[in-house]
Amino acid sequence: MAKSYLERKEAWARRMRERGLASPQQTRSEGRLPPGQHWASGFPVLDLGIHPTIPVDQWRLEILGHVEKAVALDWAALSALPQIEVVDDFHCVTTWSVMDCHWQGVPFSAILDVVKPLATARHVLFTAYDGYTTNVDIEHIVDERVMLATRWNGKPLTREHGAPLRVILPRLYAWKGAKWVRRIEFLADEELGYWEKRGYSNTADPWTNDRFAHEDRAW
Ligand SMILES: Nc1nc2c(c(=O)[nH]1)N[C@H]1C(S)=C(S)[C@@H](COP(=O)(O)O)O[C@H]1N2
Ligand SMILES: [Mo]
Repeated sequence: MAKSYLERKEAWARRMRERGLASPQQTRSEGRLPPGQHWASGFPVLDLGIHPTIPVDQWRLEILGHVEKAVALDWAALSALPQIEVVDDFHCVTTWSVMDCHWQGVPFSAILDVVKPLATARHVLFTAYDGYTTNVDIEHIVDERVMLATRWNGKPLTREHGAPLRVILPRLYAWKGAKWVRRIEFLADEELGYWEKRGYSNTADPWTNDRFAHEDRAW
């Protein structure tokens, strides 16, 4: 994707903030489609424009930081973990949503069971093979529907949609879910990810239209 597209996305967040339109709404919308979204046809691809190819024998997922046991899982170790399927709608901050995505993969709770985060772990930073990063508060990953997905709608993920493994956080805008995830870091102090440093919300709740940074923060 052209650099100018990323610049436009960043400028949009800046404009909304300058116009005072960055604050989320006070009450959560009830409907299935979050405020300001529309249903897309198909499954658009959106990212920094780099689609890494990761041979499965070279693939590793590092999980480290404030945990009892840091690990680097290879594909066999990941595949040995429990599996779940989650059906969910997918909401991109640029206003398109995809209905009824069937995700299959490993529940995040299985990862927590392996590494056992310490009480000091308050934040999580995800890093991907394309260099992308994104962060969430730890409370957002302690949810039974949060998962690491290997399959979408019955088929292995395609390269452009994050093969072999991507993060799915059903309650948040899609930018919080890293495609091609490579590293999961448990942190005591918050570290902002790629879009969180560029004017996008830290909390990212689609049902309160929580798209843009709304606290005083240097970015
Ligand atoms: N590694 C990585 N993950 C990423 C991104 C990215 O640029 N790199 N973009 C995010 C954004 S903004 C969205 S909307 C979704 C898009 O996922 P899709 O391309 O499968 O639709 O991926 C998210 N995860
Ligand atoms: Mo997005």
